Amino acid sequence: MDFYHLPLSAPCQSVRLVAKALGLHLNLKELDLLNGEHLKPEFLKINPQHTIPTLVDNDFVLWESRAILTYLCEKYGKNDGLYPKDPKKRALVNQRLFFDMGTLYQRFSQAFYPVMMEGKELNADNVVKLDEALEFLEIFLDKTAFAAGDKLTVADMTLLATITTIDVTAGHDLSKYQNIQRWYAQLKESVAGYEEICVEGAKKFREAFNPINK
Ligand SMILES: N[C@@H](CCC(=O)N[C@@H](CS)C(=O)NCC(=O)O)C(=O)O
Repeated sequence: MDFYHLPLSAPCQSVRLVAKALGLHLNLKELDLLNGEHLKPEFLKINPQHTIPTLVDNDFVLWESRAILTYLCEKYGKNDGLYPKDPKKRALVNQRLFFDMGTLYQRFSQAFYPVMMEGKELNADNVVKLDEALEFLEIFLDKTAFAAGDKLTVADMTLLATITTIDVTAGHDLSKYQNIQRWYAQLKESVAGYEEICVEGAKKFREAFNPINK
């Protein structure tokens, strides 16, 4: 499978974590977004929305990281561990996936992209909104070891990439979130490829954009 990606992108990292967990080989094709490679006709033919990550599995093309995660599990998973089949369990995983996309990562980008990419001041209201989202995750992790229950799922993988970006790229203080700290420490230790994929990627993101580090 061809996988169009950029190492610094959290959505791309989550797909690589899940592929690794499933024992799948991805043929990595790096796209230089800063030089507009994603806007070239060759790539637009593959993905008219010109976003990465984009997966090409023979004649099937898919983008949106969380759609890719669930596709890989359903098509190639040897069991339903990372994406349970039980409707209620699956619904909870989906809720966390959508929370990651629509709330947590969205609020991170709203708070930090203007600072990182445009050199603007951090907006205090946006930081409050990000902290509110982190507090929601803290509550999710109050009763269960993982984001969507007692087992590791794709929801943890995508949230792990997001939290690493918030921590390593933005340097946002996570110390007051005890449940997140516990979960984060456990996943850092146990998720295969974490350091190479997420930490190295998040550092690249920091180096590429963060004006504070320039
Ligand atoms: N929700 C999407 C976000 C994808 C996304 O916005 N990717 C960025 C890089 S992290 C991108 O491709 N930007 C270029 C563009 O939108 O033209 C996902 O999770 O896959």
